[in-house]
Amino acid sequence: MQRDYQDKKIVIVGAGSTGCSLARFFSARGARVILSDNRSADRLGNLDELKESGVKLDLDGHTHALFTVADLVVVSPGVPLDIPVLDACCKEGVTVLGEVEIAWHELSGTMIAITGTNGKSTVTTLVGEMIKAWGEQVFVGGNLGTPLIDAVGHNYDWQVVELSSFQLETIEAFRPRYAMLLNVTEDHLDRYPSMASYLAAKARIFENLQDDDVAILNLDDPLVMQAAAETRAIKVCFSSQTVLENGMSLVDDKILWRWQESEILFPVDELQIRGRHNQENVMAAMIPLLLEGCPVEVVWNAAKSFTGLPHRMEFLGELRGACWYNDSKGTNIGSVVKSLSGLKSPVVLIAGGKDKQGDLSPLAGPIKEKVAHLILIGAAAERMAKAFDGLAEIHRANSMHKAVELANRLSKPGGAVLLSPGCSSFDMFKSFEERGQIFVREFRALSRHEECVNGN
Ligand code: UMA
Ligand code: ADP
Repeated sequence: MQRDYQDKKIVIVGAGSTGCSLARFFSARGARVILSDNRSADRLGNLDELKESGVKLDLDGHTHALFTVADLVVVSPGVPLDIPVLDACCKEGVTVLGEVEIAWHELSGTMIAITGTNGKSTVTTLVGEMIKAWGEQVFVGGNLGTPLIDAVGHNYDWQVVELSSFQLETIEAFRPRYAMLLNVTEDHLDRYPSMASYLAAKARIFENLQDDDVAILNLDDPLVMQAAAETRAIKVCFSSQTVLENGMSLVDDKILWRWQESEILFPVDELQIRGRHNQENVMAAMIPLLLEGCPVEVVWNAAKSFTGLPHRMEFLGELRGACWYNDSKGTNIGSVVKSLSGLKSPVVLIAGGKDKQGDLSPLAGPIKEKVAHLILIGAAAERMAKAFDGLAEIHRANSMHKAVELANRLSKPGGAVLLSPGCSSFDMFKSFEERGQIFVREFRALSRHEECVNGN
C-alpha cells in the first residue's frame, strides 16, 4: 500500500498543522518538498525545523510555476479547491490530493472514519476511549486536532479519524473499514455553493467502501440515508425514533442493540453526557465496538465514564443564580438549536462570529421560546440582528470581555448564559478553543470579582 516518494517534487498547500505534518512526512521519505502558504512568515508558526530538514518555503502567495511542474500537490483542508493556482494544476494535469488520502495508503490497522455536521468530535473521542478501555493501541485524531498523517509509523491497531467535508473533498481511494455519517444540516455555506455540494462532499466517505465494509447511519436523518443510498457496504443504522430489528434504537429510556438474534439493553440515565443528541452519539459510537466483539461491559463502562469534551455545553458554574455554559464549538445553526433545547428560559445567548452564510431561520423558533437577550459579536452580528429582530432583545458587544459583562448584568436567577456562536471563530479568535478559553477566563474573573464584592 505504501507509496514511493523518493525524489518526487511535492508542493504542500497551507503551512498549518496539516501542512507541517505533511512536510515532515514527505521529507523523511526523500521527497523534494515545497511548503506554500498565502500568508507571510510572520503570520505563521515557526518553520525553522522544517527548513533545516530541507523543506523549501513559498510564502506570501502561491507561485504558479512551482505548482505546475510538481509531481504531486497536497492541499490542507482549509484551502478551497477553486483557487487559481489549483485551477492551473488541474489544467496542467498535476495530481491534487489531500492529507487523508496520503495517510490512508501508509496505514494498516482498522480504520473507523466519522463524519457529520455535528457530534463528530464527541463520537470520535468516545470510540477512542472504548478502544483504549479494551486495551488496544489506537490513534484518535483527524479534524479533531492531530492530522491523520501523524499516525503513520506507529503500528496502531486502530485509527479513529474525524473527517470534515473539506478533508473528504480530496480523497481518491480512501476506504475505511467503518464509515459513519451522523447527521447533515446546513454548514460551511461560505465554501460550498449549495447544500447539495456540501452533502456530496460528506457522501464521499462511502465512495470506495466494499461489500464487507460497514456504513453506520442515522436512520432518522433523510439526508444521511440519501448520501448512503448507493453504498455497497453493509448498512448498520441507529435511530431514536424507530425500533430496529437489527441495529441500535432508543426505546423509552434505554438503548436497545439488536444484532443477529442477540438483544442488549443499556439504561441511558447511567450516562453522564446529557441530551438526546448525546444519546445518539453514544449509540453510534458503540456500533463498531460491538460488531468487533469488544465485551459489552467494556463498551458500556467507557460510555458511562465519558463526561464530554470542553467547549461543548461545558458547565462553568453559577453566577448570581444563572447557570453559565461554554458551547464555543457550537459553530453552526443546527448545533445552537440542540444546545438551547436542553436549557430553561430565560437564556442570555452570546452568538456571532465569522459568517458562514447559512440559513438562520431554524434558530428563530428556539430564540423566541427561550432567549430573553441575544448578545451579538463578530462579523455575522448584522445579519443575525436582522434575522432575529423582535424575537429577543438584541445587544452588541465588540469583545468577549464586554459580552460577558453584559450577559452577567442581563441574566436572571434560574436562567442561563450560553456562549453558542453558530459561527466559526476566525474573525476575532484563532480557533473555537481560543474563543472558549477567553469566555471561560472572563467568566472566572467575573466570578472572583462578584465573590469579592459580596464578601465585602
Ligand atoms: N492557506 C493558503 N492558501 C489558501 C487558504 C489557506 O495557503 O488559499 C493557508 C492559511 O494561510 C493557513 C493554512 O492554509 O496558514 C491553514 O490550513 P488549514 O486551514 O487547513 O489549517 P490546519 O492547521 O492544517 O488545520 C486543519 C483543519 N482546519 C480546517 O479545516 C479549517 C483543522 O480543523 C484540523 O484539526 C487540522 O487540519 C488537522 O486535521 C479545524 C476546523 O476548523 C478544527 N475544521 C472545520 C470544522 O471543524 O468546522 C472543518
Ligand atoms: P463536531 O465535531 O461535529 O463539531 P462536537 O462533538 O464537537 O461536534 O459537538 C459540537 C456541538 O454540536 C455540541 O455542542 C452540540 O451542540 C452539537 N451536537 C453534538 N452532537 C450532536 C448530534 N448528534 N446531533 C446534533 N447536534 C449535536
